[in-house]
Amino acid sequence: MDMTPPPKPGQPARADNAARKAFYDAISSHSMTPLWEVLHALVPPSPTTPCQPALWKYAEVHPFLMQAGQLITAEEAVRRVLILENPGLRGQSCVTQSLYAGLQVIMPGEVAPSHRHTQSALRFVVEGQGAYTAVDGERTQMKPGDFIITPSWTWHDHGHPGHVESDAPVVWLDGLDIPMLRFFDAGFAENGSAKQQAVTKAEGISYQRYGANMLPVRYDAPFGQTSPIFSYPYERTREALHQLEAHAEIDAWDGTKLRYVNPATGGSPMPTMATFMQRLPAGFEGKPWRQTDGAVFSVVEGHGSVTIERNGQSWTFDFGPRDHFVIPSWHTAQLHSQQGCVLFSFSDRPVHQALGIHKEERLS
Ligand code: 1HN
Repeated sequence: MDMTPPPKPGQPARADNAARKAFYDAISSHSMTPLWEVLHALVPPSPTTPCQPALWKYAEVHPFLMQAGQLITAEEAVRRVLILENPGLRGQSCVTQSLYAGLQVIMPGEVAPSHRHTQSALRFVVEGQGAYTAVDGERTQMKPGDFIITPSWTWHDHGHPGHVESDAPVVWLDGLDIPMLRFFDAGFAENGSAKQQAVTKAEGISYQRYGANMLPVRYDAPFGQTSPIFSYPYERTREALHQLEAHAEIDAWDGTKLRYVNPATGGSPMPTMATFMQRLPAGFEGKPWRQTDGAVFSVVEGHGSVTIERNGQSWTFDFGPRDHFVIPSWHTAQLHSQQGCVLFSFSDRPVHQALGIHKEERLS
């Protein structure tokens, strides 16, 4: 006797009788399967991501980064990185379904050798001084809070000469669109012939040329859809947010939040990833919101907490400097800060927008 309960009203059909089961088995050997068994899961009423809210406390991560520094050189590792794997996506090298994140460490005297790939990368410097990254012949110093871009298919290497007074490891957050390119099967990569690429440009030349709210008269995009500015120094970002917090209205959901732009387009600095910096004033009790783009946060200054909710489940993360956390797609989030704080974040928003599927809801 078939003991399967009948489908509830509004529930999908089930393989609740022998004839259907036999039919499914028959078509299965021809690489076919019935849509009606999976339709509800394929087009859910709202996003049902396996991505989970997650927090990495820097006090716990830092000792492991230093241990990695003892276990392997940057050169042998090529990139000495601890991947921030979402607990709901273990084994997939993902922090959300579409984004990769990792913490990279470089020791004084080390070089991470030159290579290029079609995956775009962002660096957000977490701590240390004295390292540089080089992109297509130009070097830029990496200072805490700086947001640096490695455009798709550009040669890049990192180094830490280690002759400055602050002879300490440098750590940064890497954000890449690896899962997206994997999804599209569109990734290419190549190693450089030399360990370090030749420096052919003066340091800071990109910023002079493109970062003064001006563009060359005959502008030709050096990196296609990616911003021609490859380092956005924290000094400038911090000052802008500081002045805005003091003199402009504070948003009830975001505090004071700015998005980084490609100055040539006004759009995101990279075609696949948007980046943001925000300041929450002291005593901030943010209103709840949700958005389809899952976002990764790096805490720059100050302390606060984030409450995340989805389907009756709730998470609260207390965060401080250099902690990292993830707010998955369509999870309701609220930010709080007693003393005030500064948060960097990135997401895949430009892709949602390009596809016309971006959705944000501000709740109250
Ligand atoms: C990469 O090239 C870097 O250049 C960092 O620093 C992380 C993860 C996967 C593939 C390439 C870098 C990466 C990466």
